[in-house]
Amino acid sequence: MSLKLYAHPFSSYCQKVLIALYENETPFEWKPLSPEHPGHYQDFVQMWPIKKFPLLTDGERVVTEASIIIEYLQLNYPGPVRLLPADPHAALEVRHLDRFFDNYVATPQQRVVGNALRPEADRDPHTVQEANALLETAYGWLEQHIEGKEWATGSQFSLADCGAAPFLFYADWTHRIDPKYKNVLAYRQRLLARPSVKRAVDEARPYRKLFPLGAPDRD
Ligand SMILES: N[C@@H](CCC(=O)N[C@@H](CS)C(=O)NCC(=O)O)C(=O)O
Repeated sequence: MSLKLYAHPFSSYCQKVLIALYENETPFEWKPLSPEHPGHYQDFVQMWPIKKFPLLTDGERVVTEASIIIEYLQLNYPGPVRLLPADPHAALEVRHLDRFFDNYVATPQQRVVGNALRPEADRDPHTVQEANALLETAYGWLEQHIEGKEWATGSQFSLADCGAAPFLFYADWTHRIDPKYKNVLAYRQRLLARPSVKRAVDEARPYRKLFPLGAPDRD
């Protein structure tokens, strides 16, 4: 098997790639980044000193950044589910939504969690306030955008939904999605019901105690 994925099951960006792999039943070897496998982490840091996971290897080839990994899979290991549409204009819209979920949902969500993981004296309430305000704005934009759509850009499940699923999952745990955002909550539920997403969420269940804000029981 040539594909190896260095990842942790509880990580949202790793789940983004796992969902893409599961959608197309692409075979790969897990290289868990966990304390039980210190060698995997050393290899990972050697390949990518930026230390952001996931990381995919394909023989000698090293691929980093979740969106790029998914594009790489589409180019080199295509399956029945096209996560980037063939039409370049449709693909541009998918990439736009992918940027939206990375920059305006995952990034502020990670900031709040990152702040909670710091020692008390190093925490910054302004960071948390700004991050939560950005999440709120993002929910508001998405509420309008997703109206009448099944998936992020319409009727086809895509790269953008691979990210949306874990990011909205954890965003709701971090800064709860208000019931007034009915379309966003319904979209989150549709994502969670998708078998590839359900599998990634279930595999991460044993690690919920790692969530520093306290994982709620509702999902
Ligand atoms: N831009 C990266 C972000 C990946 C990322 O933030 N990964 C987190 C886990 S969800 C991570 O590596 N955290 C470890 C750290 O920051 O040291 C991507 O798209 O893959």
